[in-house]
Amino acid sequence: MALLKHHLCAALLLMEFVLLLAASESSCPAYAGVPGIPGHNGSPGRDGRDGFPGPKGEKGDPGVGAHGPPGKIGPVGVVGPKGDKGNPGLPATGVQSALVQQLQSDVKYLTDRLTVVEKVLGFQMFRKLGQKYYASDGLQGTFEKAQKFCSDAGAKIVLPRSEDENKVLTSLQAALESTYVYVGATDRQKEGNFVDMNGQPLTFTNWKENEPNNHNGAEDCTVIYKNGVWNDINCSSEWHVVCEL
Ligand code: FUC
Ligand code: CA
Repeated sequence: MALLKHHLCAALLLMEFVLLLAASESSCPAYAGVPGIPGHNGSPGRDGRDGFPGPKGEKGDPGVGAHGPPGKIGPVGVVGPKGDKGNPGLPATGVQSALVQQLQSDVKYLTDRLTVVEKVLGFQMFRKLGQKYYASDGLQGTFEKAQKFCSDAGAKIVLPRSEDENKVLTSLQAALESTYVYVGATDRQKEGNFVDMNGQPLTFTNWKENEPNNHNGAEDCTVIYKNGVWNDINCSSEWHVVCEL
């Protein structure tokens, strides 16, 4: 059978060849000819469209590598209860206790000075000389009133203890446009013996000529005149009040 098929094909090929020759030598339009031999394979076609997604793969193994940076600090927590009292500290060394003593002394000095300065700030005007302040609110009154006003302000009635302090007081007096300012010296205890408000003898005075004269036998208090000289005067008369701190 295969041999017969082979012979048949060979016969067909021969006939085809003869017919081709005849067709080429005579123009015979009625004959369409036999089919040619198959051509070579063509070039590959264009890429096709994506297919449907496949099934989900298995979970991968844990990755390896460095940790990321730490996260942000969390919000502040609620304050807890007060802790127990601590154990007694170790004994201080000599240097430590000396340092603590120094610091305590410095803090005391500073707080004392701050207390004074804050009192001074309560007044309308003031003058400073060294560590001392002379301050006034422009008030006028009797010697008793002057004492109370200064005491209520945490101060004392003014008493110059040097030529410089006397000058500073007259400077404040000028600002007050004051004729007389009370100073803290009296001879109430013993006539003619002027002492400060602690009963101590005066270490500085600047009496005007012929003063103190205890005029009319009723002058136990002291004032400073605007030019800086002192006069004994009646304690009930009203003059400007200046305090010292
Ligand atoms: C002088 C002073 C008195 C008083 C009188 C008006 O006698 O000594 O203190 O000021 O003047
Ligand atoms: Ca007098």
